[in-house]
Amino acid sequence: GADVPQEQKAGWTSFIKSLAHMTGDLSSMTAPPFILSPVSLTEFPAYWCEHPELFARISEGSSPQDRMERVLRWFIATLKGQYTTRNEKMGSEKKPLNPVLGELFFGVWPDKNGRGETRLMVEQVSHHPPITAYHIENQKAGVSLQGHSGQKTSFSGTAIHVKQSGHAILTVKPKNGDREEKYLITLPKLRIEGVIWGSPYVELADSSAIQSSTGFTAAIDYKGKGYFSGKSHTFKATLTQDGHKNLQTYEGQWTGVSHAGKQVFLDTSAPKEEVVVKPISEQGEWESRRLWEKVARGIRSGNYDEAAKEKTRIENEQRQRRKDEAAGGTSWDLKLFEHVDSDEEYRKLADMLHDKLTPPHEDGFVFKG
Ligand code: 0T9
Repeated sequence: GADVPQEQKAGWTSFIKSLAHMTGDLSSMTAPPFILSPVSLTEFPAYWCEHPELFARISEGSSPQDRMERVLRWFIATLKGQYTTRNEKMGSEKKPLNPVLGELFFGVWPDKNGRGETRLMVEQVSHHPPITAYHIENQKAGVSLQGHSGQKTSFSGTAIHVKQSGHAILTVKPKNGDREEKYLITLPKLRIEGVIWGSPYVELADSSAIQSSTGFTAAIDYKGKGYFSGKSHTFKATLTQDGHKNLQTYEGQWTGVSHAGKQVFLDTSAPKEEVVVKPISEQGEWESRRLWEKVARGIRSGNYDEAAKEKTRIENEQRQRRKDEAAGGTSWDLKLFEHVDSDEEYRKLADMLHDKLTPPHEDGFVFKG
């Protein structure tokens, strides 16, 4: 690998070999220091709202179709942050910190121009397999997002294939007095390319969908280099109503500009707003940046021994907790969410989709407020 530091080449080769034996969960595998990120996966749900303006303005749409288009525009605008931020900040995709059960992350996007404050609440609701639940809400705008996220990974020899599990449901209270609307958002598949070279990056693959309770469906296809065009990171979305009649097609690059016909639909080069988080000194002990503080510091400063020592301490402490719970016949209580075996909203909206979803049922995490 051309981008692997000389002294970590052997470690990288053996990490790649171990990928072949992976059983679906890459998060718990040990990787060489150069590929480690000091950021936990519990911070990732913030990517959903780095364009708080687009999020808030959904409820200002004048009709169900107008609001559906706003949802689609906001969704496409989130992709660049979700899937390229680590490359932009750290030079390549990196391996995030694997959250502990009960880990929390809170943040806000302050009110600006009367759009209202947007609040983010995240909890790691499962460690094995890793599942992160999140709730994002702008009360003034009447827009909220509720979701959870997990991953199943496999290795093809050149790329890591990631199937995302979970879904998100957006709730909108229209400003024009129309009835409350729900939008089911499914998640695309990922391919992590450039692994052999030690400079991984994400390409999106296959398709995802947005299904509204008002009968609109957006089907979004993702392609890399050489499919729709010679460009990477491209998508094509079609908007339909009640399963017939193509109302509009949107296409472009989710890292750049996209069009609806000749008109520019979205330009993702617009600056994004990062979530505002309390200083670590004011955080509780389960809050992500405080919990991982020493590990993150070790990774950032190149003191990998400190990082490894602290990581082991956290993992041992977790193991002991699980043992104590098993011995005492108790289990960990979630703080912000309640697990349900079948998410009713998911079931109803998934059932409206023309291309039926597998699975037809999914777990849900209900925000306790
Ligand atoms: C939900 C997102 C998700 C999380 C990340 C696959 C991945 C962990 C999950 C799916 C967010 O909404 C969007 C973006 C990026 C996804 C990560 C990319 C990635 O590589 C990691 C996996 C677990 C690795 O760390 C692989 C190691 C790799 C960097 C070196 C080979």
